[in-house]
Amino acid sequence: FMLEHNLKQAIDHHEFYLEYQPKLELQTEHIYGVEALVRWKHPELGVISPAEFIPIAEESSLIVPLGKWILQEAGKQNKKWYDAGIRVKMAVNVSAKQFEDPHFVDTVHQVLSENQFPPQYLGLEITESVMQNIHQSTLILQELKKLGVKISIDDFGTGYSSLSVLSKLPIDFIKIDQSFVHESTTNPIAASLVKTIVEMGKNLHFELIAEGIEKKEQAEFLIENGCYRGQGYFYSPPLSLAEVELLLYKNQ
Ligand code: G
Ligand code: G
Ligand code: NA
Ligand code: MN
Repeated sequence: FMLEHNLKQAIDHHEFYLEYQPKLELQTEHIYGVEALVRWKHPELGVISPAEFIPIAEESSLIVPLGKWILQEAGKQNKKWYDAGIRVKMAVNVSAKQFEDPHFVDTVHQVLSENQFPPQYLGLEITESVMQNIHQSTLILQELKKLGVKISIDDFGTGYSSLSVLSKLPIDFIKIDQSFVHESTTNPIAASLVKTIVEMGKNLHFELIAEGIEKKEQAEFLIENGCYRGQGYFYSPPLSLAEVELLLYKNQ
């Protein structure tokens, strides 16, 4: 398909940009972080969703140079905010193929040394799918932890990782998948799943964050059940750089 060819040129042609979705402390609504989400502004097709091009980039291994560009861009932006006194954590999504690339840890190291900010201000969001090769993944995670970056398991609850495996991984955050959050106030099974994930997170000493909060009741349910961080359309969709900066300055 043509999209693959275009994707290759698009990095050189500066057609990618990042949007940023705020992450909040639910009780105070203070913004403590953002999740970077890539967009592709194609010269003819307009803005293409990552849901369309990330899978193509993964199949063709273009995800490696694209992912590197995303990390560098997020790192540069985070450095600017840090220097401006804005204390906000930057999270970047990392696909399984990118995570398993032998140069990945070097790339993260490079981004940290080129942009001097405390490493805990950079987070990496990986999905449970990287845990298919558990031994290798653990080694990579340990290297990343040595660098000081924070690790989140994204879309938690939709994969098949066993709890015994999870409990041994050096991870910091669990992101409760949107599908559970959306139904948490209408479907008792979803509600009970959220409660179970929160309980498990506490016992294993992982921090929790809920994604896809669209309604006030969902935020209230999460707070009542011990999840105090979140993101979602109820607070803010992913925003352009100019839009998010406006919010971050007000948030100080
Ligand atoms: O931002 P949006 O909701 O349209 O993202 C759609 C999908 O694309 C989500 O699964 C999201 O995780 C993924 N995605 C968005 N930005 C990135 C990125 O920078 N890297 C990777 N690997 N995936 C991304
Ligand atoms: O796979 P990942 O969790 O990284 O995907 C994040 C995606 O979810 C982004 O594409 C983002 O635009 C989208 N998103 C963020 N908040 C909400 C929300 O409240 N509802 C829905 N439906 N999607 C959301
Ligand atoms: Na994510
Ligand atoms: Mn997610």
